[in-house]
Amino acid sequence: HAIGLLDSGVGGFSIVKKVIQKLPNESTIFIGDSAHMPYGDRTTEEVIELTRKSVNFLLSKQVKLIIFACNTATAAAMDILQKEVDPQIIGVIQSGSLAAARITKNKKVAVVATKVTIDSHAYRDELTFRDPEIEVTELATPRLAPLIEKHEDNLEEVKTSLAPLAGKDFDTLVLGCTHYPLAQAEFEAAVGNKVQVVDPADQVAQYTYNVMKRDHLFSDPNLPPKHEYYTTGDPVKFADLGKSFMEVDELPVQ
Ligand code: DGN
Repeated sequence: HAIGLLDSGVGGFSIVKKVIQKLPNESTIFIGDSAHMPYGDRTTEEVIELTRKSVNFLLSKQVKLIIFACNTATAAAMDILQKEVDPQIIGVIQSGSLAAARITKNKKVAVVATKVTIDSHAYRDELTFRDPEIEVTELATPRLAPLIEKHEDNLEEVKTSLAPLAGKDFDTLVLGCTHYPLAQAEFEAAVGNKVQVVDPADQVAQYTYNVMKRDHLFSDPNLPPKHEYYTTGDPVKFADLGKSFMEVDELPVQ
């Protein structure tokens, strides 16, 4: 059985990549719902409904664990859908918050994400749960994920979107949307070298590893792992971005 992952689009590749690196013996099945992206501007009910469809698709593939490789789905739908299904669902917000709480020295953290994620205050709540002294600035940057999905040059738009953070004195910036690490260099250029840019993916991969160890979910290391990719959108575009981000020559998308 494989690990299932879902996102509203190509952002999930940032999680898939780190999960495969951390768990090289495991098979993965990733579904990107590009036909319905962006999730970030939808109502919570719509996000729940769309996420439920992807969950059901992954269940039809008999996955043993589900990773919501999407902050918006994590914020809006994880608790509700976990009550409906057996396999454990792992989200990205707890891991992202843990990573940022460990990294910040001046206890000022900024989070950029979609509107649904920001409005849920899930990052603020998780970060202050870890350390009540952390001051959290949350900023919705709704234009960025669709641009990254289109694979366009984003530096100017990243700079413009981050402009409201000027003068906030944070030393840590959380990329609270899984699309953003696909443009990590642009975010780093926009905030400068005094700010540490956090991609939650490493911590998500570590957490997934820990859960699988605890629950005895590791696959037989003698069986070769398989990686399957599905999209509701244009498979050619999905594969192009996947290939460049995963640094592979072939990426068959169904
Ligand atoms: N990649 C998704 C996330 O992490 O929130 C959302 C992207 C979107 O749908 N705008």
